[in-house]
Amino acid sequence: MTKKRQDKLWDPKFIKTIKKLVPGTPLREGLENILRAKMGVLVLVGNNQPLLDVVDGGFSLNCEYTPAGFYELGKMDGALILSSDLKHIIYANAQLVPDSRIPTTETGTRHRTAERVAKQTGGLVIAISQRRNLITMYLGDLRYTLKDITVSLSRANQALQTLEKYCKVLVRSLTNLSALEFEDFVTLLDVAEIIIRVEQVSRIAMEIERHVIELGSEGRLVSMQLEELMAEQDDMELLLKDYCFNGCQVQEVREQLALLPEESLEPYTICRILGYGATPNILDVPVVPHGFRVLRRIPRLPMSIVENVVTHFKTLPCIYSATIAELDDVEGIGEVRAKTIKDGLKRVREQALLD
Ligand code: 3AT
Ligand code: 3AT
Ligand code: MN
Repeated sequence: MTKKRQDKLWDPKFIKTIKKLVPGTPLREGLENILRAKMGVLVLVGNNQPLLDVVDGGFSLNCEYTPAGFYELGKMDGALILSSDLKHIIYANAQLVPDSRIPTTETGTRHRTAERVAKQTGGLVIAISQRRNLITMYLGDLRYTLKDITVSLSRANQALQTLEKYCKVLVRSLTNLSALEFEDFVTLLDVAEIIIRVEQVSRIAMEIERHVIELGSEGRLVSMQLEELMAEQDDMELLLKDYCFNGCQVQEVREQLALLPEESLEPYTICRILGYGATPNILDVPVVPHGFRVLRRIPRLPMSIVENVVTHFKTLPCIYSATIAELDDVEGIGEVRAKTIKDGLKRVREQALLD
């Protein structure tokens, strides 16, 4: 998946940080110990100078980090300070004194402090609320409450089920589109509807990917199922290559699609993005594919050859009606490959029309 919506939760720094405290990491184990004991804690990660400027008092320890030691020291009031590499507990029982002019929306002193320290230092601060039993991470200006593992897991599994259904429908729709393509009956509405489906599938997949990151070692099975469902070729790329209006850049179109809010995933908007304008009866306009997607379904045909074929013949109907000798004329194609293409197209067509 090439696109990540401009979502702060897909920010690379955020992802990198959250991976340090997902299930399976020593830090998470320590945090879970505290949660289970119904305690709270305030943790500052980092031992460089601007960070330590907000630390007052406490016991300087510099001992090795272990989940058990973290739990014991977490029983004390105040904050724990961990080294940047999370290998050492530097201070315990420290008071954090951030600039009180920094705005914070929290109410409790622990969480107000956490938010302010993160904003002031740009660093990572983690707070566990004793009353609410929640782990909240503050990274610079970003605030994120970790989801309970069981909640994440059940949401991921629900999303997986939805994804499976959507994928099934999509496969059927794509076969149906191939049939229409061979019969030369495709309208922009058909294309727009399929693009919407592919985009929806990729959005659900992204949501699952997000859960997988947060689930850490608990997300392995979800991740395997996701990979299996998404193992198919890149439908969106091929569809756009087939149907983008002349001069439209596939990559740009993909990015625009990815940024569309859910309610704008409708045919007219898709046609506009594909470069066809948005006149009232645009959806009935017949269109002819270049043939990228259908050619890709022929086994052992490299993309470079597909590109050459399309450049030479321009559209699927022309490719389909080309003789072996005409195919032979294309760069990179000899008699054997010409026959492979001819037979392959025939097979793809029969399959599509049969279903
Ligand atoms: P105890 O002996 O545990 O009651 P303490 O001095 O150990 O007192 P804590 O760190 O346990 O203090 O904090 C207890 C509460 O005191 C937490 C917070 O609601 C309140 N508190 C601490 N510092 C401040 C502050 N600067 N402003 C307002 N409330 C504060
Ligand atoms: P809970 O949701 O009650 O756990 P809170 O945000 O309401 O957290 P409290 O005022 O109840 O926070 O304070 C709880 C403890 O947090 C008290 C103290 O051990 C720690 N704490 C609060 N402010 C600071 C600070 N500036 N530095 C270090 N520790 C602090
Ligand atoms: Mn409180």
